[in-house]
Amino acid sequence: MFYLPSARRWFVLVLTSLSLLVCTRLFQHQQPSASSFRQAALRSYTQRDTQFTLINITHFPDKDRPFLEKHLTRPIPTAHPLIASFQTNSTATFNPVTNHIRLRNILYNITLTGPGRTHDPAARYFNPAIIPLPYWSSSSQGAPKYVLVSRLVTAGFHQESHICLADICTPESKFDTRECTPDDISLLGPRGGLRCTSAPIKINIPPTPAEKCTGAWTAFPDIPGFHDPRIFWSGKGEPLILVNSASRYGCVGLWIVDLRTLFPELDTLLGRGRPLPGQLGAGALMSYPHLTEITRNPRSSRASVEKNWVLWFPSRDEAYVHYDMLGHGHHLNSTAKSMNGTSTDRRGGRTFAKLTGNGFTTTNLTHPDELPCFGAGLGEDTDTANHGNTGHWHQGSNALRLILCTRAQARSGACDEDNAVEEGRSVHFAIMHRKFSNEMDLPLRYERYVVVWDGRPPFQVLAVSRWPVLMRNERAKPWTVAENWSEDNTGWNGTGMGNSLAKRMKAARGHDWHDTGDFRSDASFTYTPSLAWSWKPHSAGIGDEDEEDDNVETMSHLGMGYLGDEVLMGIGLDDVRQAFARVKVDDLLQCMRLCPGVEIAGKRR
Ligand SMILES: *[C@@H]1O[C@H](CO)[C@@H](O)[C@H](O)[C@H]1NC(C)=O
Ligand SMILES: *[C@@H]1O[C@H](CO)[C@@H](O)[C@H](O)[C@H]1NC(C)=O
Ligand SMILES: *[C@@H]1O[C@H](CO)[C@@H](O)[C@H](O)[C@H]1NC(C)=O
Ligand SMILES: *[C@@H]1O[C@H](CO)[C@@H](O)[C@H](O)[C@H]1NC(C)=O
Ligand SMILES: *[C@@H]1O[C@H](CO)[C@@H](O)[C@H](O)[C@H]1NC(C)=O
Ligand SMILES: *[C@@H]1O[C@H](CO)[C@@H](O)[C@H](O)[C@H]1NC(C)=O
Ligand SMILES: *[C@@H]1O[C@H](CO)[C@@H](O)[C@H](O)[C@H]1NC(C)=O
Ligand SMILES: CC(=O)N[C@H]1CO[C@H](CO)[C@@H](O)[C@@H]1O
Repeated sequence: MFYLPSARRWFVLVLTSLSLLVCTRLFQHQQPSASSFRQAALRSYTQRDTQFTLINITHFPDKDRPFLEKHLTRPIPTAHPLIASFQTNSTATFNPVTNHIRLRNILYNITLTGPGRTHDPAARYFNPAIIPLPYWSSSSQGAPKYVLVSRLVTAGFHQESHICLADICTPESKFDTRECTPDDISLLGPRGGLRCTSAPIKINIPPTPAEKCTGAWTAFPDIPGFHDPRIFWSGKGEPLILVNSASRYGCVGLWIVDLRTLFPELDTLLGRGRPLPGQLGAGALMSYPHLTEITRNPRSSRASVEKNWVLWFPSRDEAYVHYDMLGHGHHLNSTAKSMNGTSTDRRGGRTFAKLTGNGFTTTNLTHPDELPCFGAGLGEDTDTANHGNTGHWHQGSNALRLILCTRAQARSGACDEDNAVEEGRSVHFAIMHRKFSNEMDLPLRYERYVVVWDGRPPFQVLAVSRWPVLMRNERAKPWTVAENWSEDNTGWNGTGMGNSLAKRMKAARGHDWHDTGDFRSDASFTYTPSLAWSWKPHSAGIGDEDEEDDNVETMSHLGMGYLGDEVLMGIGLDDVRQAFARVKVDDLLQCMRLCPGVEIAGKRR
């Protein structure tokens, strides 16, 4: 995405060049505004409509039938009782003016300038994507704990992303962070942050051919570079990168490749001296050794421009792709009224499929009885200047898998990974964005919502954040500083919150905020492309790792976490800067609204 940060300069830009505006729109995140895209999408949704109104097993390809017969012709299983706990508000505070919830976790800085390297202030990065390394990274040179991919701010339209190994420094070292050096502090500020431990390299993904681009998208295939990288661990323990690039089936599509093929340092680190890929090493399993386009089935359901797909891995051997988590119907024809969750209009509802290998997928596997997860709480914009605007929903981050028990419980055998799926204790979550735009379709605000879905077929969507989630030093625009961080912020308990608690919170807050290095982000919009479990030492394992193939076993768990674990959230600021937050998963999954039709086991509704 490309435009300049200052509104005045935008204006000049837009006025002086209409074509630039078209291109700017072209590079917008997510819901591309080009009308050709909308039309293409509408057309394909209409087609899908006629195809999927009823589940008629005979209409599905033979290979999808076992799944369909097993899961889609049966009622959706009841959710695990722990799902109900996502509704509680434990540590967040609610701001009744902006209608956001605020977590106490702060945003930290990120820098791609490695130790001993000269900082280039002109090289600015945004939209960080992060994955943790396995525990043995702590014994390799520089002891990196993460892989970081960030987009470089470039002039013009060309796209460029850089990758490095990285670690986190904090004022005092913890088990997974080191103490900041004066050099770190000069780059990251006194709170520290995430920093490359190796020299970043430009990610080199070859251009892909487009089948056909029309209208505002005509020039797309000529833009150098790929777009919107997401990185994550597969259930098999493979580090993957998913990008937008020209499509063999339309104009823009999603392509995936193993990160080890692009970044030799990572390959070496993960391989731990084992044979290299292609040499049949046990540690070198690769589902995507080559850049592979992910498809939609049937082909007619494909839009010309596809973006923001989310992969998830319910077990070691299975992979699924969410094309639309909540469904597209509402922003193709959005009216607040249609968002009350009881709508039976299935047009462009939730759509996901199973990956069957080489980028191919099954048809849509969404259960026909699943109700769309929109509700009254997700209606119009609460900013009065923008009333009536319902925003556009789209998928933001990659997905992580969570087992609903603690590591201690898992070690004691109380929740075996396989049983966890059966019992409904295995869930997946990701960030969805709700985007509000101005008249020129430039983003005014991205709201951050967490969505959770079941890890058992038919993978029912269970809950969505009741309100958008902010970090402590993150500001919701267009509200004022006072509206965001009023001194008498009273939180959930409203006036019920005792004065002493209010004072304590204020004191704690005051202390943090007046630290010289702390800042209140003044970003106009923030964007969350990445979720990652924080790095874990070997001792945090739950035991399985000591079995025969411990390297692969460990890596296959890097996309999975337990209650009490921490999540790093990669956040882009105004498409020119970057930050991350570190949040206990239990805190991220609070204050949620259960989706309509979700039945909790053992509870009558
Ligand atoms: C399902 O589709 C088959 C083949 O098109 C058709 O013969 C059958 O009547 C359909 N069943 C129902 C219940 O619609
Ligand atoms: C959480 O906060 C929301 C605020 O809108 C409220 O409706 C809900 O009752 C609260 N839940 C609990 C358990 O406090
Ligand atoms: C992050 O880094 C930037 C640029 O070096 C600096 O201006 C800012 O104050 C830092 N933020 C924090 C929280 O230290
Ligand atoms: C949107 O909904 C309205 C009212 O239901 C309908 O008249 C209109 O044709 C719809 N527009 C599109 C593009 O589907
Ligand atoms: C919500 O859905 C119900 C059932 O379809 C409908 O009767 C009701 O009018 C809807 N409410 C709004 C505000 O649209
Ligand atoms: C997938 O199936 C669900 C449930 O039947 C439906 O709401 C959705 O629109 C379907 N998606 C497509 C693309 O047909
Ligand atoms: C709200 O009140 C309850 C009980 O009075 C207390 O346990 C809880 O910590 C309070 N929460 C906040 C955020 O103040
Ligand atoms: C959470 C919070 O700080 N809310 C405050 C925002 O600002 C308004 C008006 O300035 C206050 O009334 C809220 O309490």
